[in-house]
Amino acid sequence: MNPTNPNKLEVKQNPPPPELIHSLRLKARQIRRNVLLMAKGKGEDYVGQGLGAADILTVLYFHEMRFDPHRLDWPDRDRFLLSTGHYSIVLFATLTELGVFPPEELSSYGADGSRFEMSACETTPGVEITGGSLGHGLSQAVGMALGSRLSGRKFRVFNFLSDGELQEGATWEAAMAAAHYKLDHLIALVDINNMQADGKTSDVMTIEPVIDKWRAFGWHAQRIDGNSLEELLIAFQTARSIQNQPKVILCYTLMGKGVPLIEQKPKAHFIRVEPHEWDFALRQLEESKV
Ligand SMILES: Cc1ncc(C[n+]2csc(CCOP(=O)(O)OP(=O)(O)O)c2C)c(N)n1
Repeated sequence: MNPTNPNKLEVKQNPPPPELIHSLRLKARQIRRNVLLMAKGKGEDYVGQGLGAADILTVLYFHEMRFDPHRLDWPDRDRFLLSTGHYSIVLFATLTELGVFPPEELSSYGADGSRFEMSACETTPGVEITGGSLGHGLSQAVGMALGSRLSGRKFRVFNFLSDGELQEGATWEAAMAAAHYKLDHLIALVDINNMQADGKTSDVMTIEPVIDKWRAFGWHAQRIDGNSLEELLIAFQTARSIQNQPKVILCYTLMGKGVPLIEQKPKAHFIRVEPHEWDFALRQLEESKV
């Protein structure tokens, strides 16, 4: 048994092929580049979250989800719900990489009239819910997963939430309902970057031992390095093999991953970077190994 990931049901998975890791790494790098280009246009943003969560969205959209960027209204598509609306930058960066939006649109991020709003709204193509009122995404995901079952379509629902959202009671009401209804086509992804608006999550109100909490609520829970493409691929593979329980993947990530200038910011929840520093940040990304 892996001591950092003591799953109730131990499932042996084959290591992902190196070619797959290589192609996903290139996509993740391009998504991070898109994030920086969007933030550069705005001058300030939730850029640390975007860089930190880029690997999760890469594996989801380029490998795991049943998703066709040319048929956004395909009724059988897997649903990605961005509960954390303020992470919109990484969703738009990913959808642009998938060809849903032209790259020229990136610089409009956050401007009046842009489709790229700082908190994602369902009026933008590819965005399933209007998130951002934090703590409500998992309830919406439970409703959609029940809808999937009732309609017989069998699409899966992926709900992306943050460690800060685990401090909200509504999240746990939804968790209880999901286990009650045995929603095994619901997968929650928690971005645990140990940061929230007022400082470190571990200082404001710790969520640990968080894996035990999810298990106590009846979920299959895994804890992984959310910046490891290998661990993400294996966790999704494991999640697919589990039945009769909703699943959560606790993704421990580094805010600003791939750009030391941003990784090292102490108050990384919402950052401003001097205009000349954006090009430095882009160079740092090129030089980094992520
Ligand atoms: C219900 C609600 N309360 C407060 C806010 C304001 N707010 C926006 S982001 C944020 C921080 C949430 O924590 P987390 O997502 O873990 O922070 P991050 O990782 O982005 O630093 C807060 C409190 C909100 N959007 N919704």
